[in-house]
Amino acid sequence: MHLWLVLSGCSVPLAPCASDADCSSAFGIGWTCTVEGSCLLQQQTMLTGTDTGPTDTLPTGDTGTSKPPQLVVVINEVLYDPTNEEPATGEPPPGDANGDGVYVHDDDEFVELVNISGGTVDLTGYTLYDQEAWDLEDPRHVVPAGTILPPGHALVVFGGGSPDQSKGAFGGATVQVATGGRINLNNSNDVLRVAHPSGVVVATFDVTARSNNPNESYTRNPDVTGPFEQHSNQTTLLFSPGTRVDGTPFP
Ligand SMILES: [Ca+2]
Ligand SMILES: [Ca+2]
Ligand SMILES: [Ca+2]
Ligand SMILES: [Ca+2]
Repeated sequence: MHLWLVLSGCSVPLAPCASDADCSSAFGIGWTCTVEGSCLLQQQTMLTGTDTGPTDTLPTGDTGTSKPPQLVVVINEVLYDPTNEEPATGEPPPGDANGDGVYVHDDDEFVELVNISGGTVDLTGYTLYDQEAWDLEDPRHVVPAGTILPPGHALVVFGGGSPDQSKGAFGGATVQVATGGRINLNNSNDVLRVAHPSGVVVATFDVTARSNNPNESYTRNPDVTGPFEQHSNQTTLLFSPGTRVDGTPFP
């Protein structure tokens, strides 16, 4: 069983919208567009029920009273399709997002989360799922104990490999490698979910609508508040794990 939640009063005034679809595509399930034109995560209490699958349809009913977790992170960037393009002589592979010198499709995939809570958050026990992992109820990544994110800072989870996890690498972001060995984001028809330790899904990224073999990441632009677009729309970079789309550090 998966837990579902829609939170009360979580609005994103910097995310203008014209329709509910604008909000659901930007922030995932449960988000709707208010009459004022900003995205709002709909009020309810915790819902329990069986996952209804990749359509992300929210179950009906109101069977729980647990205190909802705060919405503390957004998915800011997803690289599900690092390019396998051959490098120029003496250059690293263009798809080497984790910077370990080699291109390995599963290893160089990554997810970038940004703390939008306005305060320091402890992400211990948060989980990441691709669709297959969600169906199996077995996360691809469990955020390790002690993962403390200052306000506005980023957490980057690579699929694998040997990214530099020392302080200051990747713009000073917190860098981790998927505890399950890979994130396994299919290049089409996959859904990434981020869940609170309680099991409540707090953010989703639907690959399905963006299954165009981009050979680069999708990032919010502007960072954090904008809609997703292909990374190179505004820059020559194919991805920016741990930094803003222009390569500058968070926050
Ligand atoms: Ca992939
Ligand atoms: Ca690599
Ligand atoms: Ca998958
Ligand atoms: Ca980035």
